[in-house]
Amino acid sequence: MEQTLVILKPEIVARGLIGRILQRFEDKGLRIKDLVLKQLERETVEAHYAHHASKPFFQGLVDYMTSGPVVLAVLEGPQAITVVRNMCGHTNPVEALPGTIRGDFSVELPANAIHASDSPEAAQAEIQRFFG
Ligand code: FUP
Repeated sequence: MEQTLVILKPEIVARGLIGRILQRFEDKGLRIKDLVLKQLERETVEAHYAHHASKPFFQGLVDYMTSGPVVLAVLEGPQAITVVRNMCGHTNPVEALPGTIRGDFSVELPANAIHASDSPEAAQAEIQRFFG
């Protein structure tokens, strides 16, 4: 069993799509192990995206991620990190295929519907950051 962290981004909460996104993970067979609706602090988002701090989109990304409440969830299942990343689709909603969460629910960066941990190391650090 593996655990991963997902963030349903502000537009998903604002548009009333929390249930539909979580339903996909439950339908797939993943278990929700922890769940909270929360307004993130800038410092928390800056730490979460620290590896992008030098990128031109960083400030806009932090602005966006603090523009409204998000849903944080820990999901568990076999190879959950890979399974969830595949369900999310390409980072850029323009490239994300229909059938993926980003492909079906988002149109442009940085509002790409969802974040999901991309490695076991990231999952452990992110679960600790948001739920530790
Ligand atoms: P991902 O792991 O799929 O979230 O992709 P990245 O780590 O590459 O991107 C991190 C965040 O930066 C995502 F929320 C998307 C955002 N981003 C932009 O806003 N503009 C870009 O050009 C690239 C990424």
